[in-house]
Amino acid sequence: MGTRGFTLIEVTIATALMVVVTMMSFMAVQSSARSLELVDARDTTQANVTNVLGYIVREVETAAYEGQPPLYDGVEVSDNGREVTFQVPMDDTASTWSKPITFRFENEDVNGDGKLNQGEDENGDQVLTRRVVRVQDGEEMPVGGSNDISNVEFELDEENATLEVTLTASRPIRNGEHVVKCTMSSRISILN
Ligand SMILES: [Ca+2]
Ligand SMILES: [Ca+2]
Repeated sequence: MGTRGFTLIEVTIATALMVVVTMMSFMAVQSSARSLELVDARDTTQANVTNVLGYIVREVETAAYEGQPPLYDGVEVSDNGREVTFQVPMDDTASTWSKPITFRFENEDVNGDGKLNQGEDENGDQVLTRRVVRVQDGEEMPVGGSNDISNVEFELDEENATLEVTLTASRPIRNGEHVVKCTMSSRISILN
């Protein structure tokens, strides 16, 4: 019984099939890596926003008592809605008040691409600073660490009865080809 080798056509077809199969599995791996990166960026931005928003809400909620604080009448919004200042009572009778507390948005991302560009590192820490800072009595504390916060809006309603806080975090992925964003807001009653 004679053995027959593979013809050139057969070898060519087999090679072509192998190439197609390899490409398909490579594409599958690549696409699952891409979706993992997306899910990861979504989770991170969402966690950052939740974290910072929760912190602000917890503290502003205890502010208020219209007309009561000695230095600030309730809650004051400044810097085009990027800053809020208030005082909190230090005891049950609200006879002593804390020093004013300010939440302020610091954003070095001048061109809004989520990446550190030439000339944007204003505080010289080698990273793109985008965060909410809590200031009291000259002491500054970043809220929630470095957290990709790309926009902050504080808005009082006309009666100064509620403060709406809206935060956005964004994170570029795939070398900036795509930006993942998460926005959340919370309405805080300040006339309690
Ligand atoms: Ca930038
Ligand atoms: Ca910086």
